[in-house]
Amino acid sequence: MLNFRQEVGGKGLSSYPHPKLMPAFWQFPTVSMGLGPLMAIYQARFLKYLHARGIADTSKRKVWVFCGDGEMDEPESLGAIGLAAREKLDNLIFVVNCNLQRLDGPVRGNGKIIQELEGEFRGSGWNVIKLIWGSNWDPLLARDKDGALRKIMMDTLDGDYQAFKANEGAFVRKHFFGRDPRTLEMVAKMSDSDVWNLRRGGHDAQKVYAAFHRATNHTGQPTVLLVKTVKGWGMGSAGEGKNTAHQTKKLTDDDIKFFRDRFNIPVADSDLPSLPFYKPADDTPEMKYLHERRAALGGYLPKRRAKADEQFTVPSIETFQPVLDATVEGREISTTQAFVRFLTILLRDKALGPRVVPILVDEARTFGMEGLFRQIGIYNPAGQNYTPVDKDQVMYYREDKAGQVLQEGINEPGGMSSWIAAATSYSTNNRIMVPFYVYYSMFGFQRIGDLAWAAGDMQARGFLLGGTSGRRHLGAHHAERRRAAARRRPQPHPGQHDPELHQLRPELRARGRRDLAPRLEAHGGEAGQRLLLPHAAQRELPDAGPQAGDRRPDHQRHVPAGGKHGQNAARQPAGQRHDPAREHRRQGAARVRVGSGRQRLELPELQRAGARRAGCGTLEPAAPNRGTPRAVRRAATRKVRRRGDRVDRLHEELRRADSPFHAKGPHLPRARHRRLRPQRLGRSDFRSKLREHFEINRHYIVVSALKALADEGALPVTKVAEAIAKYGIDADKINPLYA
Ligand SMILES: Cc1ncc(C[n+]2csc(CCOP(=O)(O)OP(=O)(O)O)c2C)c(N)n1
Ligand SMILES: [Mg+2]
Repeated sequence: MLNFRQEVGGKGLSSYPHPKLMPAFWQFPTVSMGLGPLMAIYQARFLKYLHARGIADTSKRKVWVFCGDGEMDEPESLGAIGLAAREKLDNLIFVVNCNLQRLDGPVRGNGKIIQELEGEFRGSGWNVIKLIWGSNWDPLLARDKDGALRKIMMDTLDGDYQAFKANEGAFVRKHFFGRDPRTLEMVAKMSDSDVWNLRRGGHDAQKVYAAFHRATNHTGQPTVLLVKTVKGWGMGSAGEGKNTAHQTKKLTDDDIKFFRDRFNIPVADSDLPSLPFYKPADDTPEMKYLHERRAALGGYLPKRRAKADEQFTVPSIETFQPVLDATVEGREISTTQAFVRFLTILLRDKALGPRVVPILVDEARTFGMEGLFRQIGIYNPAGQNYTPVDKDQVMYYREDKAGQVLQEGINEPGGMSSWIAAATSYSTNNRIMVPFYVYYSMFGFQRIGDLAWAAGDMQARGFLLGGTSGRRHLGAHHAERRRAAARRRPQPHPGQHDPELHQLRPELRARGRRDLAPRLEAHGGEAGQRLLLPHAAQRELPDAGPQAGDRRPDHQRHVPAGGKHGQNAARQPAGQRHDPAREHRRQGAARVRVGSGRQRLELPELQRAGARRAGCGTLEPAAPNRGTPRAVRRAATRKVRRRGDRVDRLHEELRRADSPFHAKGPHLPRARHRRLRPQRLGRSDFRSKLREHFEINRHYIVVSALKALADEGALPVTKVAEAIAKYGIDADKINPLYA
């Protein structure tokens, strides 16, 4: 607790659930509201899928979703509840904390959020349990023979309920019970304090137990628990029921006293200013009970599994020979077709095949993947109770209880949520799954961008493919497609690949290796075009291997590893123009000299390479400025043609003054530029700590400027070293790009 939100030192307790910073603890980063409820539905559905396919016994597993009543306004929160009911996900329980408030004010001041949500869920086929009133209302309700109390309860709007809790017992007596002489009489013998203490269901332990018990044992339907609570409960006048409750950061001495009394915490007045921790003695009944419960629940903390117990052998290259060979004279196939062939071969692998999860959003025919329907079936928990219209055809639309394909319908967020469930299955289910979510590229990343972030945070491992991504294929849709690609680029997690047909194989193999030997957080690539071109035979390529990746552990060190040419960032050759005759004119990738051979570097990766290099060397004053490898820079400025689909905008970025490439851009033509360390994922801490961590405090700015001057010969390098020593900067500090 003492390290709460102080993550820079490495021992922080993070308030936001990022597995990145607490890999053995957090599993589901549901911070972006709405994604939690949505992803949970697909997690629950994926558990049923695993069970139906005999991959794991998940019959006793439950998915619990805790969300806010304000959060239910996110379209994603309610967007998939129909699917949960349709597929009878009785392993799924939503608990909606209805405190009637969100961040700025009431959720439904003029209405009743609990009634509204009840309608939504019941209408969609859910089991709804409302936990509204605490036990001390029961005697009052028992005496309410003619319904006067119930009428007031029903008529009172949420905005007023909120105000009652922000005020005192006398206020409640006057403005609530006082509306009818019969109800006023009911509470005549109760003190103001008793009236004020009439609890809401969510703060009544026995009622909570009863509601959760019922929810847990319900079968045949998903359950939602609508729990009425008070926002800021226990904070007293500091926040209880106040519109400012969410932002309250400090409690006054009186508030702390109130809190202590409210929860019966035995701390003396004199000790309160130091805010001591309180732990009951080991032999007290409450401690015994707590230990007992923890033991029954399997331990003291939730535990995230970082690695599955199982391992797979990656199929040998020869297995994929049909995809590696050149297409026969006159025969044209698209990259997407090549992918389908690749997938078909992979599916035949005895061990790995069943773990492949093709995820489609009503575009299988667009990509030529409809053969999978018959071959491995579409998962449907009800099987297929109708006779499909194309039954007499070889590739008919086959739905099956144990089907392997996840057909989500026109539903990109659902497709991505399924992908996340499968791509994190190595951790949540101890089963490695290999999901391929193939989407229509122009409806790709921009539809699921936030989910992709969540996937990255969750250390998802799998493949995303943007089908029909070629400009010449999409024609008029070209602009939209490029937007999708641009959306994808700023995200730090996904690897990006734009494979030429025959390079698809090594790319996927390299990725697959990392995924299957799950050491690293590989996350997916995007590929696939519908452009018909003849394909050349596989070129001689260096093995992709894990060593070609950009996430090697030694990159986590301050100075990037790599041979004498600084090729640490080089990736497998890739590019989208695979017509050999036109390739040199059209490729969207630059050639850079890398080690012993020539490799082509995709532009997105090229940009990252520059970003990685920029700023390195500052803490090594004697080293030459290796900001951007010369070869990379040259490639970026000269060799890149502006013809490739994905090049244009990026090229402009490369030329920008603040680009990591130090190119003199149009905005500040004469300025000399030096970039501080590039940053990737954020964290919480005091500002000064964060500035140091991200190397942007005044010391780093001075050292960086001195180094720039030293590189130009204007200063002796010893000055830089002096500054580093003077400021006590740790030259071995972890690079924030990889932290
Ligand atoms: C997509 C998204 N938008 C905004 C926020 C910022 N945010 C955090 S909590 C909150 C209010 C939540 O209200 P509610 O869901 O009712 O939960 P409560 O705190 O009342 O339990 C907001 C707007 C967020 N986390 N995610
Ligand atoms: Mg709320």
